[in-house]
Amino acid sequence: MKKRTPDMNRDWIVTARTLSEALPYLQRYSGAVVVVKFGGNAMGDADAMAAFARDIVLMKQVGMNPVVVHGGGPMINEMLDKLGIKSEFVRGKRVTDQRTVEVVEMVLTGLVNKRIVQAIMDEGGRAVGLSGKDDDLMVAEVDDPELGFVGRPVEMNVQVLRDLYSAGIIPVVAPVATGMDMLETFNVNGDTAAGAIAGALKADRLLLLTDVAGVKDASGEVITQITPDQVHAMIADGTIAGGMIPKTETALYALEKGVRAVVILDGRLPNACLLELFTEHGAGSIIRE
Ligand code: X2W
Repeated sequence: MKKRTPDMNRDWIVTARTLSEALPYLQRYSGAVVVVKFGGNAMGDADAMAAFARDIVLMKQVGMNPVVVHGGGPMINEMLDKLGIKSEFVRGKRVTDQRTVEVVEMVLTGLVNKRIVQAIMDEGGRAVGLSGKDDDLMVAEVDDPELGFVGRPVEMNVQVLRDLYSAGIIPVVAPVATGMDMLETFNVNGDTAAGAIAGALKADRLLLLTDVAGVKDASGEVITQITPDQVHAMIADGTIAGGMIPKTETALYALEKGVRAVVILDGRLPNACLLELFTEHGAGSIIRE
C-alpha cells in the first residue's frame, strides 16, 4: 500500500527525481545490445548475485538487450582443489590439460551458469543458459600450445543470441568453446569470450565487471575516459599491467570489431550496471575513440 501522508520523506522525492533523470538514458539505450561480462571475482555472495541479476532484469525490462557472458575462475580453482588437481596460470590464462578442461566445462556450464540463470529467474526475468558449444556459438582453435586446451575464438555464430533476446530471453553464456573438428572442448578466458561475442554482435556496449575500480594512471587514479591510442601507450610504458592487460586488450579488440564503447568497472559496487548506464556519473573507465 502506498503512503499518501503529507510529510513527504525527502528520500521519495530523490527516488522520483532519479527516475526522471534516467529518461534520456532510457531513450538512448532503447533496443541497445549490451554485453555484460560477469567475472568470478565480481560474483561475491548470494546477495551480490541477486543484485546483479536485478540490474540485468531491469535493463531488459526497459527495452535493452542484455547478453551475459560469465567467468568463474575462483569456482574452478575450488573444484580443482577438491579433486586434488593443480593448475597454474601463464599470462593470465589457465594451463588446461584434458582433466582440467573437463572440470572447467563442468563448473562453468553447470554450476556457475545455472546459478546466474536461476538468479535472473528469481528476479522475474527469463534467462536461458548456453555455452559456446550450443548452436556452434563460439568455435575455437588452440591459443598457444603451451596452454593446452585454451581456446582462441575463430568463428562466431551469434544468431542464437539474437533469436533469444528477440524472444524476450536473456542469454547467459559460459566461456567454453567447441573445436574446429567438433571433438575438442576449449577453455576460453571469460573476457576474451565476452569481447568476441560483443564484437560479433557489434554491441552498443561491452561492460567488463571485475573487482577493481577501472584503468588506473601512474598515480593510481582511475581514468574515467580513455581512447584506444592511450591504452596502447599505457600498455607499452607499463602503466597498464597484470590482469588489466587482457581486459584492455579485449576492449581494443571489441572496439576494432565495431563495439561502440567498452567500460571496465567494479562489479561489486551496488547497482554497477545501472550506475554506468542510467546516470550522468557513470562508473569505472570508458574506452572509446
Ligand atoms: C578461465 C575461464 C573462466 C574465467 C579459467 O580457466 O579460469 C582461462 O583462463 P573469470 O572469473 O572471468 O576470471 N579460462 C583460459 O575467465 O573466469
